[in-house]
Amino acid sequence: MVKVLGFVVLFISLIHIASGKVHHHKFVVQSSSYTRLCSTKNILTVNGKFPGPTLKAHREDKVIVEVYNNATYNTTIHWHGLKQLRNPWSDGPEYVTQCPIQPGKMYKYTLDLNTEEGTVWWHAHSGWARATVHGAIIIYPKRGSSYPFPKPDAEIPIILGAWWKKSVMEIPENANRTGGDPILSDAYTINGQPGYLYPCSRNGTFKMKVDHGKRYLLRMINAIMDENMFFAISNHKLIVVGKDGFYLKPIETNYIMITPGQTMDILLEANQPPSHYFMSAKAYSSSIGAPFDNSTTTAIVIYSGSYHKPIHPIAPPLPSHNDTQASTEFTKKFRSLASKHHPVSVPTRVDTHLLFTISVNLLNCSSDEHCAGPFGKRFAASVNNITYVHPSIDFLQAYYYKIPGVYEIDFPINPPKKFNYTADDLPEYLLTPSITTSKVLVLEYNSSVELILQGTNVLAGENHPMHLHGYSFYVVGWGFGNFDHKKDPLRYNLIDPPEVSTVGVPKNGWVALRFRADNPGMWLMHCHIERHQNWGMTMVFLVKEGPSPQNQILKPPEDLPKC
Ligand SMILES: *[C@@H]1O[C@H](CO)[C@@H](O)[C@H](O)[C@H]1NC(C)=O
Ligand SMILES: *[C@@H]1O[C@H](CO)[C@@H](O)[C@H](O)[C@H]1NC(C)=O
Ligand SMILES: *[C@@H]1O[C@H](CO)[C@@H](O)[C@H](O)[C@H]1NC(C)=O
Ligand SMILES: *[C@@H]1O[C@H](CO)[C@@H](O)[C@H](O)[C@H]1NC(C)=O
Ligand SMILES: *[C@@H]1O[C@H](CO)[C@@H](O)[C@H](O)[C@H]1NC(C)=O
Ligand SMILES: *[C@@H]1O[C@H](CO)[C@@H](O)[C@H](O)[C@H]1NC(C)=O
Ligand SMILES: *[C@@H]1O[C@H](CO)[C@@H](O)[C@H](O)[C@H]1NC(C)=O
Ligand SMILES: *[C@@H]1O[C@H](CO)[C@@H](O)[C@H](O)[C@H]1NC(C)=O
Ligand SMILES: *[C@@H]1O[C@H](CO)[C@@H](O)[C@H](O)[C@H]1NC(C)=O
Ligand SMILES: *[C@@H]1O[C@H](CO)[C@@H](O)[C@H](O)[C@H]1NC(C)=O
Ligand SMILES: [Cu+2]
Repeated sequence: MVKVLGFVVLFISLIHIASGKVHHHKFVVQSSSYTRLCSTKNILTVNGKFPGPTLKAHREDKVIVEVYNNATYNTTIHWHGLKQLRNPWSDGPEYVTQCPIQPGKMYKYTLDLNTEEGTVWWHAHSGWARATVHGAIIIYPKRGSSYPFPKPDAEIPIILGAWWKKSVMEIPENANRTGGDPILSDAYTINGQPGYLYPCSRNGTFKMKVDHGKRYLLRMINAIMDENMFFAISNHKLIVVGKDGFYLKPIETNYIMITPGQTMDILLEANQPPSHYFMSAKAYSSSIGAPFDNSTTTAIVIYSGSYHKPIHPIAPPLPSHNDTQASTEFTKKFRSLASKHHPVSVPTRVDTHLLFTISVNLLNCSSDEHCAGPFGKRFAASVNNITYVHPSIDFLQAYYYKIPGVYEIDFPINPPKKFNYTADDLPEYLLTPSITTSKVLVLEYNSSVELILQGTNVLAGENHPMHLHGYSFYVVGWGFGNFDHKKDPLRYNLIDPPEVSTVGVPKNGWVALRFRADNPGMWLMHCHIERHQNWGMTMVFLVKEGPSPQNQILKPPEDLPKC
């Protein structure tokens, strides 16, 4: 007798179970009254708070934010550092991925937390509103996994901001009218407070309470409009373990340099004799002659326990305002973790080579008009000699609905003129950029891209923090002077380059970036120094869609604002 064996067939369900939780938030953009530096004024806030609310979630969670515009200005919110895979509709920059949310209107953003882990942030992306409309986004490791460093006992957002006595919202219009520099801030702030060193501000000092022997994770964000910053805490080492939502090999340092747009995760061991210690921040201003706010903001680290309280906490030493070497010594240490759980996937073969010059420029004023910029001219700025012009309807809708005449696709992949970009004396004719129509640079879906950002000494060299929307990228190389396409690639780091979304291009230097163009949409790239962005150091990538539905742009939401 033949025994027939029965087979048990297991049907394994392949239905994807979303591991993450969905969080709902309501943001009301509104005017709120705040007192700083001896006077009270109205500023734009979210939910009445400056800085705004902190969003907290785990990796792979989803966050939905309903943004109500209850102010008298147009607004949008950008989720800085999040890729928003296939969903450029939720990226935020006005006239790039959406029309502004007009007063009285609401728009719902969906945040995709699948790839970043650490600190990113949100800020307004309309006019100068981001000066006060900003806050932290903390992305914890996904449920069931842990930090790649010793667990902190507590986590504290440290947000650097700037404060103007005058109305921030009028700054861009006034600057554009005169053609000169926008007015400087009157103070910097740490978590909204200027600290001890300004008039009437002793009361307004952020205090961080610590227990001796404990470990703290500082969630640091530079939300300042116009200045790169040095930051330190007296007597304490800082251990930088992450940047822009990606982990780094730990960097032990006495100070950091953080550009506008950057975030850093920093471990602080409270291992000093119990006392009061200052944390301080001041500008790193790399450009000779460019005006900047030269003040210093402070906060206090206060140990618990009983001890003789010092009359003046000890201030940490910080590099001087123009110390490019100190900036470089710190930033050259960034390395990806490149571990099993946090691997790098830097493209080793390049399909598309791009070289962009980034310059501050000058334009002639009309013959009867004298402008407030250098030589009586007006400021401009450019990428590959093109000064950014935004269209009257956003690029993304124009692409999606095939609306003709909104933009052209001829953004140059190389500088239109080759010159010694970083030479000491450049001829005057290089000062004038080209202002024409709105242009985009088209990238093939899933092509691997190498982008060289080349700083120039046109007008003056300066450290430009360049930020790319929709992507993170690997910084595979950097240097001073002109990029050498023969020699420099031989020194690239393809093993553990840092993965970031904002990179400071060194003064009169270059950086080499690599990324895979696998997120279709219209994505802005710009200098995160606000005045440079306003002057036109901005451009837009159009990344084409792939062949299958999984690599195409999602359908636009029904409440998408109209122009
Ligand atoms: C907007 O402001 C008005 C008047 O101040 C108030 O009545 C309304 O509730 C606010 N809307 C929201 C969504 O907060
Ligand atoms: C800035 O001023 C110029 C004229 O000087 C004008 O053409 C342009 O529209 C203004 N831009 C903005 C954003 O106001
Ligand atoms: C300090 O701040 C508090 C609360 O904001 C306020 O009531 C008080 O008047 C301030 N004191 C000084 C000296 O400014
Ligand atoms: C800061 O700049 C102002 C001019 O804006 C100048 O008067 C002052 O001396 C400077 N202070 C320092 C410490 O450099
Ligand atoms: C930095 O500024 C000081 C004056 O504050 C000046 O003496 C020095 O030459 C400057 N250094 C550089 C590298 O520009
Ligand atoms: C700008 O003005 C200068 C001086 O009047 C003139 O020589 C130059 O040709 C002008 N440049 C442009 C681009 O119009
Ligand atoms: C470019 O300018 C730099 C700085 O002035 C100079 O050292 C270098 O020799 C120049 N390079 C060329 C190829 O002229
Ligand atoms: C930039 O464009 C302007 C206007 O077309 C032109 O005069 C200038 O020579 C160009 N400069 C460079 C560096 O390409
Ligand atoms: C993108 O390119 C990489 C490298 O060639 C390949 O492994 C991957 O499958 C491609 N992805 C898509 C969606 O085509
Ligand atoms: C607000 O946005 C609308 C739609 O794009 C535009 O027509 C209007 O001019 C904007 N208002 C301001 C003050 O920029
Ligand atoms: Cu810049």
